[in-house]
Amino acid sequence: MPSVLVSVEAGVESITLNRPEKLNALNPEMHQLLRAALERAAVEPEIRVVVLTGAGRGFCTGQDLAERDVSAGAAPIDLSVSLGSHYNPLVRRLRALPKPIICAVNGVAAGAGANIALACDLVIAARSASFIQAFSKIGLMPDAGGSYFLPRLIGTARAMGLALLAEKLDAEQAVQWGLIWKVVDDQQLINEANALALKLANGPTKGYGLLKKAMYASPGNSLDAQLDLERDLQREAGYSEDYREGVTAFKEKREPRFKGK
Ligand code: T3D
Repeated sequence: MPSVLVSVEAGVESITLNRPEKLNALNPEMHQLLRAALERAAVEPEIRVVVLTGAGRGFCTGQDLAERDVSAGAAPIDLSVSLGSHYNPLVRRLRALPKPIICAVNGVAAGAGANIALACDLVIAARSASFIQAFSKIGLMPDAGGSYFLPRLIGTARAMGLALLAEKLDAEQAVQWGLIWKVVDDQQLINEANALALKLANGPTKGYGLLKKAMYASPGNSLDAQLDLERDLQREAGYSEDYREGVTAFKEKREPRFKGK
């Protein structure tokens, strides 16, 4: 079985990390397959939303530590190579994808696995799932965007607690803190994620891509800069077929039939 499963149906690309016996810890092959699936989503117009999840009882536990030779006498490892070639491009790809990405966190999300989830646009978790900034347990610091996402989503005090203590944060608490969108019963996770995906797959894809740009630019912008950005992005949205359809449907008192253009 491939270590990442990919399928496309009804406008939804489903990506499943598939090394359940290792809680979907990431190795180079998985990075390559995951990135290829996301590149495909970026260019194929029939893909209008992505769902990312994990097989088995874990979502993803970050870097496969079995790949790291830290035995006495082994040369020190330059981890910037791994971040530069795998994790940073992955997080950038997730954030810049002009289509919504739903992360369905089916179990434990640890280390870079937790932060990959946070890089997605809508995070929905099973009640038994959890998030662990596991890095400090092995002498590292949060990566894969963790030091960016955490303070912005939950504030510096909580971000510091999670990073320093590397304690498990359960899904309920994650919702209460505003780290993720929603928690659902375990058996409901995939149904709920697919229902959200179908809804978004029938939505104004172009508009979704523009709103992602605006939201993710916001933390680094002044109000003035953000207003200018909104003006420019709304111009693009206003030129879309979906805007025409949305307003027409409103006037005709019917549901819009968006084409994603
Ligand atoms: O190196 C670089 O490229 C730099 C980038 C780093 C990014 C990072 O992600 S660093 C952080 C790496 N992740 C971790 O430190 C988390 C390691 N995992 C754990 O702490 C625990 O597995 C959990 C707390 C997440 C879950 O614990 P538990 O008791 O539910 O499961 P388990 O028994 O520990 O794990 C089950 C199996 O998965 C086990 O294999 P085994 O012994 O049955 O053959 C375990 O070794 C394996 N596994 C889990 N996580 C990883 C892993 N194997 C390799 N790498 C992992 N990250």
